[in-house]
Amino acid sequence: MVSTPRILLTGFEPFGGDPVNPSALICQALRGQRVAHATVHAVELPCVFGGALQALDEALAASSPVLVLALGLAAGRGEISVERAALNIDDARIPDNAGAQPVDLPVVAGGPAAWFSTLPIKAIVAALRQAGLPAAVSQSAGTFVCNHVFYGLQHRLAGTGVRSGFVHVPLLDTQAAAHPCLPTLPLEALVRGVRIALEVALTHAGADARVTGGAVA
Ligand code: PCA
Repeated sequence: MVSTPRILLTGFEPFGGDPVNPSALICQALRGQRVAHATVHAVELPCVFGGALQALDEALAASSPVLVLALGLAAGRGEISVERAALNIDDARIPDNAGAQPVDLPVVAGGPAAWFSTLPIKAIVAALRQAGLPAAVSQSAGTFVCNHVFYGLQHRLAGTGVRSGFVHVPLLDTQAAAHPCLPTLPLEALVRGVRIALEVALTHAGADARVTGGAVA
């Protein structure tokens, strides 16, 4: 039997006192769905340094994906943020969900300073904007657990030919009351945006699009 190629889509459990994490809700919405010629294998990662990468390793082994997209929440961002680079640094502003707060430690001791996304990030931003969704390339995924997972993901898949990368999403509109003044988007828009990102990541061939992807000059 020939099985359908799998996309691994990861999100995070809630953290930092928020009762929900939109990245996990997007995973729930897309779990088992068909995107282009592939099927979505969706996994929720713990918001824990180390533990998140263990869960990622299990998910990679269980799914043997052709594409991996990791998602996380970036409260305060107004756009769907397609991340360009992961830094080899853990530097936590708040404790993770296991109480750890690493400061200035490498994600992978002796690893390169950074890994780039292997997704066509500009083509994804262009497709999202074409669909009427706010989107931008982000030049930093921060130094908390999202960057930790992004770096670990790129480190694991380097040279394999499996495309992988990270997208940060804004808060949900349902979280607006708890976060006055911060930008939000409805879940429907986030799910639609992530589906577009997956489609482009799977099907875009050749050089990345030549559009400017930055949020601010
Ligand atoms: N966002 C955090 C960790 C989990 C999440 O969804 C971050 O940006 O690092």
